[in-house]
Amino acid sequence: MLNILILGLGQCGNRILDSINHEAFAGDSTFAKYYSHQKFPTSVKTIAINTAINDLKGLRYTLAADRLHVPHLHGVGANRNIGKKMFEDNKEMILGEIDKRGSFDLIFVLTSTAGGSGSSFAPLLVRELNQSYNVPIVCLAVLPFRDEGTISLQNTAFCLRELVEAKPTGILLVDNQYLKKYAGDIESAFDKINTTTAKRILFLLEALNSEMLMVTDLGDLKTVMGGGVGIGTMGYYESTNGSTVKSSILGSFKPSGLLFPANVYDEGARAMLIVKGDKSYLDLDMINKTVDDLSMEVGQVFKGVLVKKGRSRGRSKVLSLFTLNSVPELEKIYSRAASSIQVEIEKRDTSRKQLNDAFAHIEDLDPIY
Ligand SMILES: Nc1nc2c(ncn2[C@@H]2O[C@H](COP(=O)(O)OP(=O)(O)OP(=O)(O)O)[C@@H](O)[C@H]2O)c(=O)[nH]1
Ligand SMILES: [Mg+2]
Repeated sequence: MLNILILGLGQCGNRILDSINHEAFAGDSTFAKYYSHQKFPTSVKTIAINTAINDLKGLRYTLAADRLHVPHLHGVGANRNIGKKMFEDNKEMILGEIDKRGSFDLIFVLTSTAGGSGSSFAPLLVRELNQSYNVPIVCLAVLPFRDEGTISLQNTAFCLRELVEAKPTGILLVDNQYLKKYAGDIESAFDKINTTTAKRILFLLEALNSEMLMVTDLGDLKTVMGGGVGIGTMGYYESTNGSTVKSSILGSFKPSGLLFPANVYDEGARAMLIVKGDKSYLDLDMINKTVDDLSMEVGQVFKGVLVKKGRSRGRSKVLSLFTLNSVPELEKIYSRAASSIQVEIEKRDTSRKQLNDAFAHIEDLDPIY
């Protein structure tokens, strides 16, 4: 059995982690929430790490023992410099807490890129984990809505660069802006995005840890995550009755199921596909043929087939995971971040000058009483 560690950093990372714990507690069963412990498909340890105590208190499905407060009371207010200092000051404590969870075969680090705590902790933590554990580290980085403001954009730009430099096995992007379509208001969009992301991570874990008809394993995951620029995303498709397994596989590459906008056929470097369903439905020849065809377009496609009896009769679920050779959407974010930093600098210079001009009025004067 694989030992997995999932670390959720900052508010966004904490909440996705909480969704993972929710899914693992509740599963499909109405009564599952009365279980006394999580029903993960594998051995999973989770820790929610945050500088804001209120964010940690807001979690519902993460055990109290799995919530780690890094003392700074109410978050770092999107200031990554303060975040980095908080990490350095508390590094031993954080790593000690992780060490207590034992040894791992795979580590996930979940964070937003736009906030202060998670986005500054993530690259530093990945560096430390790389030194202490010789295991794959997959980062899941959540990109902001593009209208969140200049600090969000610049944090995203610097966080992602530092993450790449920290050399995780790979980075999976989840784009709030792209997934806004899920719901009208932000809170329900967050819930939906978090749940969807959580389900996909659990799907992946289930596959990595199961006896499969066609096998993908940790080695394949490492190879896929190391493809292209080491940045990618996940896709998903659930078939309706009557559709072929081929259409489900192709469906999992479609933009509608991706967590980040990408054209997999043009930009894909490597991919992994996990097909889950009832045996009668899983036409292995068709799966092989479809995947071979895809491999012609996307460099290398690994495939795994997971047989599930019962409810999934006549239907299949496909999870796809890729890395990309080029990421045009990120290029856009960096260009916007650079111009917004420039605008900030100009604004600050103008305001400073205005204030200095104002002060100049009382130069050489003293108050008269
Ligand atoms: N998908 C998703 N995004 C979230 C959620 N909560 C916050 N975000 C996004 O995360 C970014 C803000 O970062 P947070 O994670 O709240 O910041 P933090 O790491 O707690 O850092 P500080 O609060 O500055 O200490 C914004 O881009 C939000 O859109 C969530 O539950 N789900
Ligand atoms: Mg916060």
